[in-house]
Formats: sequence, structure tokens, C-alpha cells
Amino acid sequence: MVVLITGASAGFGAACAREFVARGAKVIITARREERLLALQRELGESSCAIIAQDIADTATLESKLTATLDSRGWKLDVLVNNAGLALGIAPAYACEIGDWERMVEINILALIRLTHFVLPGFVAQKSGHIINIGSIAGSYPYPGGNVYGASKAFVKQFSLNLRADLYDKNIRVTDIEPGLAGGSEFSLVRFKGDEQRAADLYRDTAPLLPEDIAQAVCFAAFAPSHVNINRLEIMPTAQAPAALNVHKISQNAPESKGVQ
Ligand code: 8X3
Repeated sequence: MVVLITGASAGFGAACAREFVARGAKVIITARREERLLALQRELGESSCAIIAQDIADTATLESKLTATLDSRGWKLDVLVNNAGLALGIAPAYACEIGDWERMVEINILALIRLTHFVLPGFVAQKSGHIINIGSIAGSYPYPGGNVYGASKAFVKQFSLNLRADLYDKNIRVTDIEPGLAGGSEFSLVRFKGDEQRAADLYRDTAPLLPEDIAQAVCFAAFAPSHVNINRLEIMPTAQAPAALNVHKISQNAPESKGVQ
């Protein structure tokens, strides 16, 4: 099994690379930071791990480097893990930077569909393949400040389901893995624009999901028997739940202002 993993320099992507290699697969890991990729390659072994240091926003260059890597290694791609993605900001919609919204659309949606579009003809020709998208609970449950991030992950969820509608007779699997609160990655540091204290506060006194938990879920889908397609896996830490519906009352002293049960 040969697996391309995007956003693999840290967090979920790096954990997925470790888990796939531990299960005997070969991985092509891609991200912008070459030194991180090289360190992971040293850890996993050069025969099992190829690297592509490339900004995923330049999908065309990534695609040509992918073709060159597959050719030089004599590999054919079996699995694409669309892990690269980000949240930028947690401000209410009326106070967000439009550039942040555009960047989330560019990476979470555009880069994901371009790479998927690039690999699909090969998967169809070889009559096998698996696209595993990293979505989010934010694609199902709205929360304050989730605005475009959550909407981009709702896109990923529906895109995954719609892909299945076109691929069910092509022996190509599609899975959306939808994590909730997850630590051990740079996700919140990026979302809070480098505010380490705010990122640490989010995970203090609780037990979030860890990258290894997500890697296990990704591999559960990837290593399922070939007749099994895991459509969606929604995963939260035990300490998290979809929020109760809240109703804001004009008088903050009204007991109902705490929410409705
Ligand atoms: C990450 C999970 O809850 O921060 O996608 O949206 S959450």
C-alpha cells in the first residue's frame, strides 16, 4: 500500500505516516517544511518514506513532484490522505479578516479538490484506490467563530459523500474522518495566530483527542477489508459533546439566558 499524506510535517499527518509505516505501508509525506519531513523520513526509513517539500497551495507543482516521486520509486498510489487544512481565527463573522476566509477556502477546499481530481483518473484506471479526507465536527455542528472553517469542513463532508455516488462501481473508497477537539498538533496555535497561551488554555484540564487517535481511525478505514467503505467517522474526546442549544435573552439575569435544555 502506497499512501500520500498531505500536511504531514506535524500533528495528524505525521501520526498517520507513523501508523501507516508501522502497518507495513509506504508513505509519501508532503508539507512545506523540508527539515520536518527529513526528520520524519529519517525516523521511518528512506525505503518506506518519500518526501515532497511543497506548499500545497501550488497544487500543480505538487502534482508534478508526485508523479516524479512515484516514477522514481516504481510505486503506484493506493491511498490519498487529504489531511492538510487549517482554521484561521475564531472571531465572529462580522469581525473576521477576509484574507483568512480566503486562505481556508484555498487550502481546505481548493487544494483538496485539486489533488483529489488529480489522483482519481489513475484510481479509476487501476480499479482501486481510497481517498481519506480529514473533515471536522465543525462541518456538522456550528459554533461561534466557526464560520468559514466549519463551512469548509461541511464541504469536505458532502464532497466525500458525493464522490461515493460517482465511485461506488469503480472499487474506489472514500472516507471522511471528522475529529472534535484534538491536541498534540499546531492546529490551535495556527487558529489563534501564534498565541501559545490561548492554545494551551484550550486543552488545559481536559483530555483532548491525540494525533495517534486520528491515525488509528484513518488506518481503520484504510485497512478495512476491500469490500468495506467507511463513509464517515465522527470522533470526539469523551470530555466533549455537541453543545446544548443556547438562546440569548435580553436580560442577562433571566435564568433562561443560560440556555434551554
Ligand atoms: C477541529 C475541531 O472543534 O476545533 O476541527 O472545530 S474543532
